Amino acid sequence: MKNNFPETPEYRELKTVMKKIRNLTIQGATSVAIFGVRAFAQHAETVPLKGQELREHLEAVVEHLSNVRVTEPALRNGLRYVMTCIQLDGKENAMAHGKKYIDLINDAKLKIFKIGAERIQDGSRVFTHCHSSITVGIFLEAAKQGKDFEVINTETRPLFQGRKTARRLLENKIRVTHVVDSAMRWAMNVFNPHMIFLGADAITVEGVALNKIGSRLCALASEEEHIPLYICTSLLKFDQATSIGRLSEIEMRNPFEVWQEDFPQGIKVLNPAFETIDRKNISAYITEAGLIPPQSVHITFQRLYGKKIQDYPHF
Ligand code: RUB
Repeated sequence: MKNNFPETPEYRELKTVMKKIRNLTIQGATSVAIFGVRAFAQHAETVPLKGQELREHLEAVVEHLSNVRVTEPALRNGLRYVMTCIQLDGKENAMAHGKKYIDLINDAKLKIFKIGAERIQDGSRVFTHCHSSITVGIFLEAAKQGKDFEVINTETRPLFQGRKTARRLLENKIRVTHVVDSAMRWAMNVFNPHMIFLGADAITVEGVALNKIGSRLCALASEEEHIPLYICTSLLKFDQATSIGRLSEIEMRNPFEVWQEDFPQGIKVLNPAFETIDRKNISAYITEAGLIPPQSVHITFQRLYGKKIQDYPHF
């Protein structure tokens, strides 16, 4: 979706952030939500519009921002949160309201790091896929606690986010073995990890997780190899639209990420960014509310955030 926002200062940050989210300079659901909400709140506070005109304009911006990466409900929940606050309190404090949502994310992250690190023991081998700031945060916390463990990770084609994970672990002196995506079952069989930690982009009302393409293969291999799989995520990624019957959308990215040079005419290349992980393959979600089974995600989201964040207030 193209934006035709003007080149005036109050649009500058918003446009820069949208571009960085689109091209993955800002990557991972948590960062997308933090940067997106911050830019939106700053834009709302500074744009010189009022009343009905302001509301319609901000709704259009929410729509644009939400569509830059469609599988990111933590961003949508944050935009809705700020919009509701603006409706109640005016736009003058939009940035403060944006900060409150970002604080919710950051508080959740710290809790998840601690809870997740409890699962890791000396001698643990943990398998992961892609780059999730939450999963990496758990590993760093476990290392900070002096635990001696190792991680097996995938490179994550086509954009190699797994290299980011491997580098971060290495910088923090955590042992890491890096394999190509198609070796994930082989690596599980050979290294026999004690557990698999994956991040999430979205969680549905059924307790299904959506994460980087390859995650479902990872889950299927975990079933074959009898390895427990945990989804490490804040409940702020709960996709409220799934409660009213909508399906979580899966982002389809540019085929040129898969095949850049000598791209032959006539070939159809598809590049889905995410896929679902069936709840039967999820041992538990590691969340700010503790370890919870997939069936309890919806109710726990409602308990923690339901009053504050309503994606569909008029439904
Ligand atoms: C990243 C990805 C991550 C989740 C969770 O995909 O799938 O596992 O976003 O990340 P992409 P976090 O690189 O396409 O954004 O734990 O940081 O929220």
